[in-house]
Amino acid sequence: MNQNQNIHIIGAATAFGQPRLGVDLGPDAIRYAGIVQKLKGLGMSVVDRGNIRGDFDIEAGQETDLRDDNLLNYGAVKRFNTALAAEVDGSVVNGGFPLILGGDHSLAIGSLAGLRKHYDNLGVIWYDAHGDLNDSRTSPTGNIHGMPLGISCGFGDQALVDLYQEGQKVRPENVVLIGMRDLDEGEKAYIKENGILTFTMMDIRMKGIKAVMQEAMEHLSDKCDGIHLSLDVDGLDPLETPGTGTPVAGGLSLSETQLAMQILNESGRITSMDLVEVNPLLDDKNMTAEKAVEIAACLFGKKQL
Ligand code: 5AB
Ligand code: MN
Ligand code: MN
Ligand code: MN
Repeated sequence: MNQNQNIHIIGAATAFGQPRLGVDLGPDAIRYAGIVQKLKGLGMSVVDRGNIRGDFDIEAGQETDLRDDNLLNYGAVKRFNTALAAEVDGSVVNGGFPLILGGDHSLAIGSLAGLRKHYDNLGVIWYDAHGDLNDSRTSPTGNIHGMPLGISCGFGDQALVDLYQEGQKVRPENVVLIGMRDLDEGEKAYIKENGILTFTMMDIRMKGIKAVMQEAMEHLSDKCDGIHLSLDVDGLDPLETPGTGTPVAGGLSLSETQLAMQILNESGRITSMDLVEVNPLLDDKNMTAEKAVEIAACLFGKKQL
């Protein structure tokens, strides 16, 4: 987020982590909403590195790669994320700030794997309605977009845990969850066992988003050598971002999110971002992608009036 850094836009055009088609169009929807122009208008230099696509077969649909142990589209998710990890790794090698546009949230398996090559103590801010901390045994759905943070912490299918580089990519003590309001029982147990710093919507209502963001940064700043923001648009209220596959009522407003991004910008500590779960086929007039652009703009220095 330093002003001289090149933003590398990486389109992660995947829908493999969940059942609703159209989320693979998210990166292009965010481009049509004007992300490149907006960030350039803030004085940032921006390079669009295009899309990574999965080997998705529209006729065959999503059910071709079902494993009996509750990991849907397992092979496709693994292949896609291996390619994404290499792209993210390459972006950092070239001095970029990887801005990964999704696509469903299973893409965080690849983005965190690529980042791990460059950081020994990566911090992660997970801004989402969900914890995404399931594994095949705790998941009520088998959808891998509900598992990427758990996998990155070293919990779950071993080949996914070991993707791109062996072992855990992120330590649970370096994770902060923000916006939580839909956690499965297994996820609650994982959070408790690992002492993950968690801010539910109730916490945010009580403390205010400003204090929450400050606490999050205090928790990470000293010990982490980089901080990744993984922002799922369903962290916001569905009234703001309806174009997403797993909406949950009672979320953050756009203005709270703008303030949260402004605080992160002022910290100067964010080194990469996922902006995910935009599904233009579930949307009205590409509204969710437009909100996504506004959120990114605030992270890169746009100020509110
Ligand atoms: B998202 C659920 N916990 O595991 C599951 O949108 C929902 O990336 C996951 O946050 C939502 O399927 C995944 C019920
Ligand atoms: Mn979510
Ligand atoms: Mn998510
Ligand atoms: Mn979702």
